[in-house]
Amino acid sequence: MNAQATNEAMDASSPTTLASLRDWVDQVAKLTTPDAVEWCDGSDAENKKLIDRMLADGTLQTLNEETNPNSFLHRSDPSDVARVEHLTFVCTTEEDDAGPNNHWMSPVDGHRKMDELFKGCMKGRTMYVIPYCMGPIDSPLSRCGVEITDSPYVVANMRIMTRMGEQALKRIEREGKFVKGLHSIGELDPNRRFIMHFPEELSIKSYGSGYGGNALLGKKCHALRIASHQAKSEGWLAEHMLILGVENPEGETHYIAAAFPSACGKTNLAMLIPPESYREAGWKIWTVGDDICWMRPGADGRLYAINPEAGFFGVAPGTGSDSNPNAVKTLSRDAIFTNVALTADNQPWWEGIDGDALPTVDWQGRLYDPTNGPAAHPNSRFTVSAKQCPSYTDEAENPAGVPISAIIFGGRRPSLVPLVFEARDWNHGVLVGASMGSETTAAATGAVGVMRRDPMAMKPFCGYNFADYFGHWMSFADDNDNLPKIYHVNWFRKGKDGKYVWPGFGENMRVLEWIIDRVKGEASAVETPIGNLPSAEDLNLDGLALSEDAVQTLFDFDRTGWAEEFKNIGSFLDEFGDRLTPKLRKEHAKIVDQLND
Ligand code: OXD
Ligand code: MN
Repeated sequence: MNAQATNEAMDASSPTTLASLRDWVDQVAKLTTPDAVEWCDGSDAENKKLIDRMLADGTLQTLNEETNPNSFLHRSDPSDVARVEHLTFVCTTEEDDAGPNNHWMSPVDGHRKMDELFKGCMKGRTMYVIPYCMGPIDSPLSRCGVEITDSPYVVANMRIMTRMGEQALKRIEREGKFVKGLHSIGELDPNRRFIMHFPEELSIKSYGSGYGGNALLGKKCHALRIASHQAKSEGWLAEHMLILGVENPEGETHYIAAAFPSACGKTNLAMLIPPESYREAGWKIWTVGDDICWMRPGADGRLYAINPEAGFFGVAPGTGSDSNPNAVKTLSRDAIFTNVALTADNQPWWEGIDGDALPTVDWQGRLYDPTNGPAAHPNSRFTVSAKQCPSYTDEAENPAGVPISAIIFGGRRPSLVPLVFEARDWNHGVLVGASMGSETTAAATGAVGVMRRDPMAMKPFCGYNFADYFGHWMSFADDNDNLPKIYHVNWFRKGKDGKYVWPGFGENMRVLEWIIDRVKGEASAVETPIGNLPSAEDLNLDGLALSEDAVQTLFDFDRTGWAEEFKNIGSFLDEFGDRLTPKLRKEHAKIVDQLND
């Protein structure tokens, strides 16, 4: 069908009354010249039709129907398995608005570059129009978008990850405002791959990748990069954080938001099952979200948070009954697996999965041969509805959001950083978040295990200059003393033997208990220059059999090491020059002074 015919066909089938949406879809169809345009309504029938299409053309494969009902395997192009930070741009009019934390291109150049790629790219393909809502459909904290894509795999994933279809379209028509996301898998050529953001126009253009973080535009592109920019001007926060509820034996639930870099265990923490002694005493963990948190102050000054997503796009390797039993149950049906391996009887397989079965086919579809590396790609993923998670709480659907009692920052720090410490106040907490460091993981292309600064776990996701972002965070304390307390944790501390010292997973409950008790003013800590540190006696370590050495490592404050760390943090802050809020510098200087006392 030529462009003219495409547009006529589309106009006839366009289900929207919103002229700006119709016009944009029309323009995109003219540029990309698809054979057909389909508006997605999010129905089961539509999903079935798309799944059948993908099974027919090999985009998806069925899995063992007995062990994994209604679940599918997708193998991506082997060069397209992770986010591509070096090809991700923020296009603001002023370069400085994007900041040293982003790759920048002018909006004019960004559009020109992308439109050149998009020209005619959907010829022979169907163009899907996906109206979606990030967050509960009736929440004032939610925001809507429309993604146009030529990938049915993206449609199927967006259906799980967002509130997609008819309801979202109605809200968009009511509000008249939406984020425009244009995506094509293009030729899946790494040399013709760009993820471009235009925060001032609330728009996204992504070309050449089908990978989740690059292609499901509601997730990182909208809910973090565009939303963080929007949140700054509207007085809220869009963060790379899980949200969980800790219910104590008295039946009181405290909600915690926690930022960790990609592939550092957010999904595991969000779905934590407390150790037996805690369960017996009546402790429970409720899951609200595992990756993204939007929060804003309520009338009482507390921060209220929603999870803008409706599903989990989690890292498969390392997920098993020992690390995350709730995830294992969540994955028992209706899931899409990407780049995992297969067993002889067609079950999905990854390193760390339960059971004795062995992989026979690797993530690239080759007969499994250990000399080729891991059977499942280290960044292989599952996509699954949050509603299937046994610990998912109805509060996640509460339009008002949940009140946050504590914010946790954490990274992979093999040395120096103790198990947990508490910021003295909000502004100190902002410095703790801003100076976060972590070793890189397989969630993005590039070297793994390299220590880098990843403020608030937002290095790959903040849609504007970090200097302004830190200032925005600090502005919340201006006339509000009802904000959450802020903590830093480190589950990844290693001993002299190179092994992890802290058992992690369900045992992290012990740290959460101390945090909640601190929030309530019921637990002790020792003041140090870096913040308030528990001693080993302040945490419940019963039954853990930690050696003296381990305890020393986890709770120690190494003044010399921290003095060196604060020099590095100072150099990092220098990168932001005069634009950095002096309040952050002051916090830094105060601690440097104390460390040198
Ligand atoms: C993710 C990521 O997929 O952070 O959540 O990369
Ligand atoms: Mn993430």
